Amino acid sequence: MNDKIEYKIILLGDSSVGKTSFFKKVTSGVFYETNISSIGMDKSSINFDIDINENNKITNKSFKITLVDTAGQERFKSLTKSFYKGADCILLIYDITNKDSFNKISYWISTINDAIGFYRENSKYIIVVLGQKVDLVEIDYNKRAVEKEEAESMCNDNDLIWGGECSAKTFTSEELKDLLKIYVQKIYEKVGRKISIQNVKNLNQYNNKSNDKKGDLIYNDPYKSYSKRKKKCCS
Ligand SMILES: Nc1nc2c(ncn2[C@@H]2O[C@H](COP(=O)(O)OP(=O)(O)OP(=O)(O)O)[C@@H](O)[C@H]2O)c(=O)[nH]1
Ligand SMILES: [Mg+2]
Repeated sequence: MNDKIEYKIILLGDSSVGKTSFFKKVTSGVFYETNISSIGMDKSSINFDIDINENNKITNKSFKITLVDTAGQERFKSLTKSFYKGADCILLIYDITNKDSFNKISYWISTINDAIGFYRENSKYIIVVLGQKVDLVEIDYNKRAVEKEEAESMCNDNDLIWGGECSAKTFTSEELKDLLKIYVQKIYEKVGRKISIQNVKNLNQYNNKSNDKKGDLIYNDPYKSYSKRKKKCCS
């Protein structure tokens, strides 16, 4: 039995850093030069398999990743706040040619903490920092406003995961998915197995003998025994 492990990744960052462009390239393989600021959220899922090394044993696991694109403009801040809950990963994107978008990372972290800090003890999520628009510095190095080393050390100092640099313009969707696969492995290490109950054919298989309702989620820490926690329902 190879049920899909489901994770939600939220794209966050200043306006124009390329969140929607990343989202569209990964989910539809397209890139647009035109700058159309998002006015709300967008959501789409992708599936892939990854070989996971667990206790020195390689197992192939199937994942369903829901990407949530959010609006970076100031006036939509309150709208994005509610989307943080239930996230397994926040992908914090900045534009490597725009220092201000990098400096704003601390602001985004405090926004995340305000929104889900309260739930932090019970929620497991990772924050990955990703530099966008690397194609621009390949054409003209003077355009680089944030050095890789600076971003990497900022991540180390703040318990964030350095997600590297990419280009929604010149990277293929497969190359961007390869980056996501690295993040998904990190989520798996932290969050563990999380399967939608709709996909679970035999709950007993998961040692789950209680009254699960449709929509509940089962969590399994890959390094510990299976455990369960209920997904908060929206009323
Ligand atoms: N050269 C280059 N341009 C990019 C890249 N990614 C995005 N852009 C351009 O940057 C502009 C803004 O991109 P968006 O993806 O709309 O930015 P966003 O982060 O979604 O912005 P908001 O929706 O306002 O939060 C667009 O003109 C894109 O074409 C990239 O990797 N390289
Ligand atoms: Mg957008």
